[in-house]
Amino acid sequence: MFKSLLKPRINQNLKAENHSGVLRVIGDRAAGKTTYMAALARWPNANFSSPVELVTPANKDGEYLIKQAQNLIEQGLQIDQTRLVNDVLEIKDYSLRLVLKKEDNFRFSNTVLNLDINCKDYSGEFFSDVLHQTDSQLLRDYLNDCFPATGIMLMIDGTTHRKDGEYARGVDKLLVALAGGDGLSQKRRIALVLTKCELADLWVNRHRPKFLAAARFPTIFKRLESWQDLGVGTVEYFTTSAFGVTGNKYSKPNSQQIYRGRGGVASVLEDAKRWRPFGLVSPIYWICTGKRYLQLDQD
Ligand SMILES: Nc1nc2c(ncn2[C@@H]2O[C@H](COP(=O)(O)OP(=O)(O)OP(=O)(O)O)[C@@H](O)[C@H]2O)c(=O)[nH]1
Ligand SMILES: [Mg+2]
Repeated sequence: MFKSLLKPRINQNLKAENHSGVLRVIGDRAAGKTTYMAALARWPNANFSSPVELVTPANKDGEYLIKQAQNLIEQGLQIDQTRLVNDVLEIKDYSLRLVLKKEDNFRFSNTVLNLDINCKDYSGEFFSDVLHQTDSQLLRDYLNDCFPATGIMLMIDGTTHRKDGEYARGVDKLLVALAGGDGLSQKRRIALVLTKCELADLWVNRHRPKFLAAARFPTIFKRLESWQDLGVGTVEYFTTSAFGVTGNKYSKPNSQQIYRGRGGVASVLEDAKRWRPFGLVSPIYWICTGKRYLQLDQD
C-alpha cells in the first residue's frame, strides 16, 4: 500500500531536461585533447558536491576512452598520439551521456539534465599542418566533417604562451574556413579551453579563465573576440586539468612532469587513487546549452 502511495509522487517530482551537442576538439599536438576526453569518460573520484552525477559511454568509441583511462592514465602512462587518418570516417566519434543536477536559485532542483554529446578529437596534425595546406582534399574532408559541429573546443596547453602567434594563425585559418561552409542555423560556439591548469602558474588563476587567456594568449584572444564581434558566433574561455590536484589546504599538482619545452608539457598522472580532474564538464555544458554553470568551474 505504501508503495502505491509513494510511487506517483516520486515520478511527478523528477523531471528531465535533455540537451545535445556535436563537438570537435581541435588543437596542436600534445595539447591534451585525448587525455581530456578519456578523463571525462572515466570521471574518477567524483566530488559529492559536484552537479555532475554520472558520465556514461553511449557507444563503442566512448567505451574505448574508459579503457584508455584505465590501461594508460591510471597506470602512470601517457596516451598515444592520435594518428592523422586520411579517411575522416575512421576518426573515432565518442558518444557520451553526462547527467547533471540542474541548479535553481543556487540550489539543486529536482530536474535532471542530460547532455548527450558526440565528440571527435582530431589529431594535432590537423591544427598544425593540414589547416595550413591550400587546395588539399584532406583539408576539405576535415572541414566538411567539422561543419555540422555546434561547438568547437579549441584546446591549448596553458604553458605554450610562446606559441601564441603561431596558434593565432591556425585559429585564423579555422575561422575563415568555417565561415566558408556555414549552413548552421544556430550561431557556432567556440570554447577556448586551456589545459594542464593544475600546474602552479595556471592554477592560481583557474577561476579567471578569460583573464588568463587574454594575458597568456593575447593574439588568439583578440582574434576570437573580433570574430565574436562579427556576430557569427560566440566565444567563452575555460581552464581545465585532466589530472587535477591533491591535498585540501595546500594543493599539489597530481602530475609528474616528463618533459617541458616551448611545445608544452608532457606528464603522467601521479596518484591514481586521488585522481580528480578539474573543470572538464564546464565547456561542454556551455556548448550544449549556451549558458555557463558556474559551479562546474569550481571542481
Ligand atoms: N600536466 C598535465 N599534463 C597533461 C594533461 N593532459 C594531458 N597531459 C599530457 O600532455 C601530453 C599530450 O596529451 P594527449 O592527450 O596525448 O594530447 P593530444 O592533444 O591528444 O595530442 P595529439 O593526439 O598528438 O594531437 C601527454 O604527456 C599527457 O599526459 C593535464 O591536465 N596536465
Ligand atoms: Mg590525441
